[in-house]
Amino acid sequence: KPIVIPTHNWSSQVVMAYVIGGIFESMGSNVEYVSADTQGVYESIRNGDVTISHEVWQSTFGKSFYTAMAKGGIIDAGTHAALTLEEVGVPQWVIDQNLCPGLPNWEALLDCKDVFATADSGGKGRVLEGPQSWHGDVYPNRIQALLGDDWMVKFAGSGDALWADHVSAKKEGRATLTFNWTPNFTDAEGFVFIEWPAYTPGCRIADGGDSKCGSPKGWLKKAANYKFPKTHPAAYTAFSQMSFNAGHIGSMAALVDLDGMSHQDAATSWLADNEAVWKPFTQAGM
Ligand code: TMO
Repeated sequence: KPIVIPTHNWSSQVVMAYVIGGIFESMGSNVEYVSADTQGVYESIRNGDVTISHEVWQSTFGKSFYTAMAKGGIIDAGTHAALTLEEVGVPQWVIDQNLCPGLPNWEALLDCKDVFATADSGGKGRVLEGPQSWHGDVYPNRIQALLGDDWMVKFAGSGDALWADHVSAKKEGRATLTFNWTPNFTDAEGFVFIEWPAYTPGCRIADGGDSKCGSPKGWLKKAANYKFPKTHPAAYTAFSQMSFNAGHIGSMAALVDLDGMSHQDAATSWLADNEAVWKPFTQAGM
């Protein structure tokens, strides 16, 4: 029976899917890839349609993961070395050129709506958010709560639209405020996250709060269907050992987003260049 690995819509996740699939295949397992909804996948793992999730980002997916766990059928398969942040911010050059004095403190934005206005923002300051399927209303709620009616949130159709905006903004010398995350390929050139009031559990409107808070500095976990250790013990043991750091994850994304490789080719190349990283994961218990 194949191990079913989900693919989503950001680069490191897709490359890592093929990296982990390649590791499982090197151990003799069969692998199948399915394109899966980023929030719904935890229910699919719980009921066994999907075997694993290898990038459970705390800020975006922590709630769906633990909701599925409380229903039974999904297990915590360990935590990557990388710490994560999913947050809106500006490319480093927006800070260097001092386009909005006082950044990255969020209160600086109160005086910068015109700096971040775009042709499609109706005179308001614009936050370019990722696809709505990632975070629902988290950012519209926060922007409304802290910045009010002078600001709006536009959802991008894809992650790629965020990177395209960074490129065109730089060319035009225009400031831009977008969702991004770390680890990512943008770590190399520099990206500065806005410092909002600190995250506390329950601070979001969906969790009973007022949404006057930023994102948590979070973990990156792995999840699995509860039968995986029994159906594929060697592969599960390796999966439980897998831990990627910020450099590993940033380089997986960069092979696609900077070097223009396909996700599969990026994974093949990454596996070839990083045997010393991943071989030991397959050798626990030997
Ligand atoms: C889940 N993501 C890394 C796109 O924020």
